[in-house]
Amino acid sequence: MITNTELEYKGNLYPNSIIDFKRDTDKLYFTTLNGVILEITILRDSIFRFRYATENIFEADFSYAISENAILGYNQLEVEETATEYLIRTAKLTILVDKQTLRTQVSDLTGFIVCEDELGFHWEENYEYGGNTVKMSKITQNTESFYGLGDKATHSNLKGKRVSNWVTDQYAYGKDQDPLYKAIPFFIGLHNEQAYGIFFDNTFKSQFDFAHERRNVTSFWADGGEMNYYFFYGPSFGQVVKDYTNFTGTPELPPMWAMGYHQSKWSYFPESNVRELAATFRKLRIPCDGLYLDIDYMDGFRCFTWDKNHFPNPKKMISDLEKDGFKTVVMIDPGIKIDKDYSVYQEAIENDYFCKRADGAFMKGKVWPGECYFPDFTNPVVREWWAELYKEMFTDIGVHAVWNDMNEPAVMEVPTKTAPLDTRHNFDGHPCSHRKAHNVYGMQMVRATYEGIKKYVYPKRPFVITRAAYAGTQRYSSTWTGDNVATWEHLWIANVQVQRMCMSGYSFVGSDIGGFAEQPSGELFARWIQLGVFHPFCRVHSSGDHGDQEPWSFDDEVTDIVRKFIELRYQLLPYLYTMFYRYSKEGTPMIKPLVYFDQKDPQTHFRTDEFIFGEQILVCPVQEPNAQGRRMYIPRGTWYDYWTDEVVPGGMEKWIVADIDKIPLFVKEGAIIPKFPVQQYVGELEIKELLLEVYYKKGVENSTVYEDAQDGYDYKKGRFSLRNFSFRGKENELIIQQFKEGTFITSYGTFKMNFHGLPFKIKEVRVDNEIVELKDVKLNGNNNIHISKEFTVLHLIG
Ligand code: NBV
Repeated sequence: MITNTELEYKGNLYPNSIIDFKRDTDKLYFTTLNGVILEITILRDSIFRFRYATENIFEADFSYAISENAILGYNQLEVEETATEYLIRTAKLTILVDKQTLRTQVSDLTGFIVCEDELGFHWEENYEYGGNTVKMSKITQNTESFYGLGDKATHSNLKGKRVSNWVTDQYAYGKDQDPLYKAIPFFIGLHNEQAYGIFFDNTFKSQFDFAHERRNVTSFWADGGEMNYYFFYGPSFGQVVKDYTNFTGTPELPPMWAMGYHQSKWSYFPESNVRELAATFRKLRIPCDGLYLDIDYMDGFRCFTWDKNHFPNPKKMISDLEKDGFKTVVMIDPGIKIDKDYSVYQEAIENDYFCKRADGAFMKGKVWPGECYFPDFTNPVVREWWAELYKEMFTDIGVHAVWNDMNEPAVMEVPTKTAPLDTRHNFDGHPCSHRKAHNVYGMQMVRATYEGIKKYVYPKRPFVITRAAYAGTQRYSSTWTGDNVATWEHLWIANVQVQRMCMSGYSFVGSDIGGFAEQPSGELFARWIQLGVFHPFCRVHSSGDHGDQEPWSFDDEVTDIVRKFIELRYQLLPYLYTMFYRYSKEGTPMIKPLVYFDQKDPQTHFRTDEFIFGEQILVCPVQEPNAQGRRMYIPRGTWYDYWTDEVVPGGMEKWIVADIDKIPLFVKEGAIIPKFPVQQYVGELEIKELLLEVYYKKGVENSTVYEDAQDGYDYKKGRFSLRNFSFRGKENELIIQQFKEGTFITSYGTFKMNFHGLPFKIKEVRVDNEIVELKDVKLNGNNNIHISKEFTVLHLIG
């Protein structure tokens, strides 16, 4: 073995031998002769935190990412010392710490090595800024694959790639361009059917190299701060993602309308234009819930003001739109115009809320309003002030939601596109420079926005959107993938980015459907809508300077296709809402790449296009022009083609027909998919009956449907309805059992069931063990029946 002293080249420093070991409840401290301390915290039997200090001193322990609701607790913790190592044993794993090098190794109970240090922790001192560049290297297994890391616009499997985390306004970014708008330093490693995850909770600019520089080595490092990472052991991919998400937090349920279809453009103005837009949606009967006002609604781009020429009476406009079922979402940017007559500027100056440079001057940057100063959102006092600024907007004018843009922060006409690195920040009482605060600036801005809106829309639920994000931002806000382009390649990118974000704990995400920059063809727009309705956040947005991007901006055929798919989204609202409920409650990502779905099938490790929407629907967008279908991989299991009901066995590639009005779509056998009738907006109709699409399987499968008041907080007091359906299919019979949780009474008491693929003709129907006349369940030849009461057991006999 090479010793660390031999490795001390190129300015890198390494820990040497351990001279002291201490245990403090769940924390273990290993100190080396040259003053390195490794602190290992046992968070759960399968979740550990590794943290390294140099010069015997740790920094103050503080994180913006980690949620206070993370579940902690382990069953077993034993430490054994041998001549060469320390062995830390929990109920699930063993951590080995080498006495000579401080290198670690994590193995499971069978002795199988899940993850091990190569050089392990090492560092380089930084003369210019002080502190260290902190580094970690791990051994990469031959068959290892890597996933995660937020919004990277590159192949979903990161093996062989190097990526960096530095929140960046990247207008019209391209495939493989990096970094983009998000910094989520979390990855999932998968080898030998076992998955683990590493979250490097360090807000400085960080880099990850997945066997790119050296074939069998994965390393990550940051420009400052501590080597501080969390280790999550699966062994299932899903467990890793759920645990990471539990540690960095999940959002509360948004109002259901936030899951409807949204229409945006830069910009809809004046008021007459917005009203016409709304009227056209209703006239053409294309469902829509959200309309967006981009920067031009403001007076000279001053945040929290209105351009009175274009919007003489915003309150009246918003309330009229609301009567017609539309919610109005307005943009707020971080840059505050330097204008002594502008109240927001005045208040910030008086109270010293703006960021300053190292020598005390204000941090000045040019954005839309011209020269601006920027509030220091890492200061809790500033966040409180910012939250209050939303009061009038919500309680008086009646705005429904806000999107925060440019919060990287983006600065124009400077090569770095952002604040100078010497800008000072409060960092919640841990003063620092922009080098450390940059990646969380946008997160703290949207956090303040969220707090304000939450307070002022009460008793309703807040809905917020952000462009910039660091790990954990999902607790506060939904997000979009920034300024993409209307090209086929970007359709591919949007698909990969949304899946990747979902793997990175951030499910409430979507792309600018149709592309932000440039103009899509009708065909591209239609294909993008077909994908977009299966993304958790579904919004068309465009820069507006290349022509229109409303559903009717192309030809009638496109309008009809767009309507058909938006209608499908509205029908699937109870399914989508249930997905969100599971995300919020368990951290289950709303969308799953195939590797998440079946990690044991190596075919899934390099697939990018196919994904699972929720638990039981398989989607694969058509991403090329003039296509009448596409080849795709159908994962293992048995699936029903959504459009034809054809039963398709999985575990193979297949050509799937999908003309311009279809997207390859499959339902897992045994699934029970709930549907609402088409509504023009969420809450338009009182739901009189729940439609259940039942896909027969010889065997068992579970499905759930979550419902509540669709807004407000009553669900937290138990007023929700969670229907758990267990499906059991035999050759000549079928049993559906329903267990209901929660005290919410749904507006309907009847169910309509459509049976797909039923292999027998229904001869007898029993509801809760009583035989029901076939005419009473309105059985018709198509195998659909109506059940006119809440049931516990439905039994069909052929
Ligand atoms: O506010 C204008 C745009 C907005 O429409 C877009 O969604 C953001 O990502 N904004 C960027 C600033 C200008 C971009 C060129």
